[in-house]
Amino acid sequence: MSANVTGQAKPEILVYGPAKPTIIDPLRERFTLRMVETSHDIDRLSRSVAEQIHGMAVTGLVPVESDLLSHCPKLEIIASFGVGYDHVDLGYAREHGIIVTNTPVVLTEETADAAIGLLICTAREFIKADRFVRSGEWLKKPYPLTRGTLRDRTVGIVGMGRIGRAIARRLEAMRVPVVYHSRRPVEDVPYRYFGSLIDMARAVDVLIVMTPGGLHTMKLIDAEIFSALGPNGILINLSRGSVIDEAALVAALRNKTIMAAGLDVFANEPHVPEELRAMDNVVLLPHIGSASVHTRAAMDHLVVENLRAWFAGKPPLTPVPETPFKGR
Ligand code: 8YV
Repeated sequence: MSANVTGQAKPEILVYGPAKPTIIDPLRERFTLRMVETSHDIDRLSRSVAEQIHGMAVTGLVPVESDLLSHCPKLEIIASFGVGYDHVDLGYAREHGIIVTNTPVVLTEETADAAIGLLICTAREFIKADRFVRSGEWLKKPYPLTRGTLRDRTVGIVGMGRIGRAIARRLEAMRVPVVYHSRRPVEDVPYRYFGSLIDMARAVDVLIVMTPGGLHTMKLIDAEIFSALGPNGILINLSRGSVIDEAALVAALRNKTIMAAGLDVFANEPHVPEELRAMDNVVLLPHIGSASVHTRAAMDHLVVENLRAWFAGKPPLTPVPETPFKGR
């Protein structure tokens, strides 16, 4: 640790990812900061500096892999931005007693709003209709009636965590029936549970995917699920691109195995397959589920507060369940 003007030790924090003043400025008051934006910059950190790192602020979806973590033998805590943390090597963290925190709760309502917005835009073709007005087409003819509607549809939510529930609440208010699939039934939700994803896909005509990324859910939504969803089917994904077999999705949309898709996340962001970009029955967003100034500020604040709490000798505020934290 380095000393500040009053001679007190200031813990050293590695700020890894996009340089955000909303994270850096408040951290600077209490910590000595080392900054790297991408994993390639890590090699530029001298060994002696890396060895003094006690905490890490991960400011975006950058890979936090064992290679990087092994540079920092004194690391105690990784405070990661975002509710998803599949970009963090949890196995390494657990093995080395490193706490991992994320930023849940503060983005729940924003992300649920985005899911509903994306669903409506996809079903009712609002983006395509906007292009119709801008291009002057409306002067020639009215916009055709949409085949897609939320009426007479049942939505199957994949993943009934906080965001899944917030989406379900909104759909209830819209009088759209909801069912769900998750690894286990969730207590105190009134919606029908499907233990089998494929059975649920057969029973519904919309899937909203809101389950964590990572190995457990890799390509969970594949060609079989698309066939089960059927020709009126709409897929909405705001979780992680890895949860969808993207090649199977392209084929399902091309062959009309399903009707449409609304996607906020992709397998290899920011690269979106050319086939998807060329399709009319797809709405594409640049991973903006939580991306308002309001909500991103709350997420950034939580990254900072987790580090402040930890280095003040308190428990972390939002440790992930896999974290080795056993109480302080
Ligand atoms: C962020 C997210 O957009 O919280 C998450 O898991 O995917 C989003 O809220 C993401 O972390 C991008 O930086």
